[in-house]
Amino acid sequence: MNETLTGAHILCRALVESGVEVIFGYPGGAIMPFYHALPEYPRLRHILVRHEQAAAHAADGYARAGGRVGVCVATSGPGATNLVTGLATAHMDSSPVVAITGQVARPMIGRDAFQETDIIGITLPITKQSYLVQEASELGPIVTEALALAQEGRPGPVLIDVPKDVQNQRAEYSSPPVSRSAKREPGRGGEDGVGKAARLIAAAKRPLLMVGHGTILSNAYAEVRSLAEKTGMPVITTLLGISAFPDGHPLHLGMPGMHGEVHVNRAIQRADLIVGIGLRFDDRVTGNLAAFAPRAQLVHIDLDRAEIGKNVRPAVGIVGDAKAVTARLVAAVESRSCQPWMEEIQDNRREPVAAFRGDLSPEAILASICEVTRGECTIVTDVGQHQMWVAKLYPYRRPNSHITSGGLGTMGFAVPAAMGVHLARPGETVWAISGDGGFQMNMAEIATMVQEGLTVKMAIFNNGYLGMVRQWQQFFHEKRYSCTPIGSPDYVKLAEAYGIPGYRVKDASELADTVWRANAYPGPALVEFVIEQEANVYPMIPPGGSLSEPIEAEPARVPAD
Ligand SMILES: Cc1ncc(C[n+]2csc(CCOP(=O)(O)OP(=O)(O)O)c2C)c(N)n1
Repeated sequence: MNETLTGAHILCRALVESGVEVIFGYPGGAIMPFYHALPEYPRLRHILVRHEQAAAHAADGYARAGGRVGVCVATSGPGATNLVTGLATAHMDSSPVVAITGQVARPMIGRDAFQETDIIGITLPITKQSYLVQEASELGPIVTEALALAQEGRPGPVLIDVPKDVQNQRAEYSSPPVSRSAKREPGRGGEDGVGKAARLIAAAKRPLLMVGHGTILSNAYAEVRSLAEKTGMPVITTLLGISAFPDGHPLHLGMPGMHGEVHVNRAIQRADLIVGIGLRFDDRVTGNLAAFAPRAQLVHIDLDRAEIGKNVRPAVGIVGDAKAVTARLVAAVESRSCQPWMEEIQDNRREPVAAFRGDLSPEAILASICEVTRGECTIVTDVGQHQMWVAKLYPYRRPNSHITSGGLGTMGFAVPAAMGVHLARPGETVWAISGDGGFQMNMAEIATMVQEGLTVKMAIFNNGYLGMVRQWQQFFHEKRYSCTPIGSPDYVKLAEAYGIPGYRVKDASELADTVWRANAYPGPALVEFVIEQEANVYPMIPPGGSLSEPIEAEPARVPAD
């Protein structure tokens, strides 16, 4: 039955009836009718963040961890523009987020009204779709469509801009049809492509399987594992593909690219076939494209047709959902083994050179977190050196247990995104791992955690520098550490100020006990790890360099007698 409601109520009703349970937001003038209606919809849990950027990251984290759309809300003007970094982050990493923004009233649009900004224009390149709602009667269908669009095909952000007078306008509302679900499209991709790919796999002597975020987005874990095990192909996981394949599996090689292990990049350079599933071969993975995988033919499977041939030209391109196409490929391939090739790769594997002088190494810290949580937690990282250490050193066992801003590389992502992860996976442990720079970008969200009762464990790798930039300055800018030394507040006192436990670890002897205490505390807790200041992430391919030319750590010198 149709009812007459205000646009604000229609917005709330449509969200509730579409199954949305959590929204992250911040009120303001142009979105006030919505906030006025909100208390009448207790099924919508609103999380009041301390900055709209955090609302977008939290919605993104919620979406990535929960496999459903994350929703964020902001007012017009500065509220809306504060969402932009979060939307760009979600766009680059294919995360389904719907942003709802207030807009000035329709008669004021285009007059530089107070807090007016063209948020649709601003976000055009970083959204899949956007709506400037002209009539309250359109709101219900728009909300349903936006939620479906964010998730359909290749996921990404969608924006709904709602003028204030439209929120106050009355219109008829009818519940959305139940059938309009945001189901993934069934896998497409010609049988020809799959058959040809299977023949290439059968003929290859040095094949590699490279898996990216698309395999996580389509839940293709079992299919990828079957493909690897049936063919014996060694598996490489990109930064966003980490945890798509178990780290401890004998076929798992590690991460490729700029900070990939030497044996992984060398395998790529020697491979005669690369089967890439759900990845986009970005520059951090390929290095200098002209020198990338010079001996390899390529099979590229991706849901987004635009990705096929964008960066690398495949011999076979298959447009389709990773899960469905991989399942067909598993059925089409012959069982085989790649033992000699695997041995050749393993011969290049070396023990990691101890790049840390102190014993409070990132490796020790991560081992401690893994041990205390029995490897069952979700790790959310920020951007910088710590992000690379976590990617390379943390032993991921559970699917989709590693969440990071890969494409945009957004510092400040970890803490708010971890709040979203916590809400999507209540009862599970989530650790947000940041550097001292990135942590200071969004540390105000501790207040959100406390007010909303969100249990996030925060680890800060404090090296006193914007570490990754300092490393580039050391390697490529004559060690001129321009504007990279960065001070910090007393994090233990900061935690105290927010009423949560805070710990400082300076020595490995304090590790196990402190991590255990922070993890066991029933609420948010913070641990600062004071690590070596000038430790580097090795190996490293210089930007634009070939995967064949890594900078490696110098072996520790043996002291002369
Ligand atoms: C919002 C944003 N600003 C700047 C950068 C550039 N950047 C990349 S890594 C990095 C340093 C990060 O330092 P920190 O958070 O202390 O982490 P560390 O590298 O020391 O682990 C910077 C400034 C970025 N990625 N994101």
